[in-house]
Amino acid sequence: MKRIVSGIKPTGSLTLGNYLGAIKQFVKLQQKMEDCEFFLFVADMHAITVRQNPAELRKRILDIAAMYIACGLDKEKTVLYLQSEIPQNVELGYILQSNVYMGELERMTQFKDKIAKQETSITSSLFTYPALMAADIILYDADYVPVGDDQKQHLELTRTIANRFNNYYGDFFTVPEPLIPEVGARIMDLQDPEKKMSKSDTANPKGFITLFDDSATIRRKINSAMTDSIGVIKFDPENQKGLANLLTIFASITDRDVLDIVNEYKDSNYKVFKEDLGNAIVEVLEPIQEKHKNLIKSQELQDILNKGRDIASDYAFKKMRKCKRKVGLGRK
Ligand code: AQP
Repeated sequence: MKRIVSGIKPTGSLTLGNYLGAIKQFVKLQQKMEDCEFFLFVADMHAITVRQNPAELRKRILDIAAMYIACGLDKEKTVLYLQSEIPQNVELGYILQSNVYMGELERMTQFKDKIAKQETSITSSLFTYPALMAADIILYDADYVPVGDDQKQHLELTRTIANRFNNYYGDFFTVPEPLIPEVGARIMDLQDPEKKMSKSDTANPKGFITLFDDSATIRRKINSAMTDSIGVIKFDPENQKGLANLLTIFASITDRDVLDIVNEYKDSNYKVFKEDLGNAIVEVLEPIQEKHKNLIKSQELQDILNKGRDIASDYAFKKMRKCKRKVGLGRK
């Protein structure tokens, strides 16, 4: 049976970008690739590569776990766990640090972007992050990893590390393939369509929609989203970046073709288009929020996480024991 593995780090409230680029894709894949096993985790160890408030972090960890299920992942078919509850992730992460070069890590654009933004207090774990991410994936012999466009480079490095390990120590890890959605792979900030909508980038709250925003807030944010003075509804990511982003969101949230939407609104105006888009988002998010509310404090969520931890742990323990033997660590 093929295995799909992916995760999200609890560095902020989940955004519409995380939903359209990741979670919604997970749900679709689970429905489409019925013969695949789905390992899904909350990447809490990755979150502490930048300073987190412990109480907020713990709350967000459960928020993400509950959101996965509220968004439609099948709890019976998903092995759902917290990254920090499986110590072998970090153990393998360390071994993989010894199989990746400084130059490769320095080339990661996410690292370069974060450095550009943060300037000071850059932790060493932020730098070595891709080694731990590679471990999260290859420890479970993932065949496929669904990610948005922004994570493509990290996944390429994961493949490089896995191949390097296999070449030196003999075939051991499955080399994963990326699964990148055609629509919704990169949702941009509503106020600055040059930059990606990110959950940790909270400088301008009008720039992002979180999955917890109430309906009025969602509509308001869409109404004030940056467009242009051209005033014509067409898909032109070069000259109408803001509008192109809104069209992408519309297409992705309603599972429609961008051109089909352009056709419907070509004689309309931005105001009407934005109103309809706001309604479409609310229609999808309201029931998700309701399910999330019921799950978050439930024993059911704890049971799902306990079961997921046990299954993932079992696999990780066995794989890691063999891995250490391959590398020559320990006594036998
Ligand atoms: N704007 C986006 N459009 C489409 N997909 C997106 N993803 C993130 N932002 C967008 C996808 O969501 C998953 C989240 O993975 P992550 O939390 O491990 O890291 P990230 O990509 O760094 O996400 P954020 O929201 O930008 O977090 P911060 O602000 O902490 O860096 C991935 O599958 C990603 O592709």
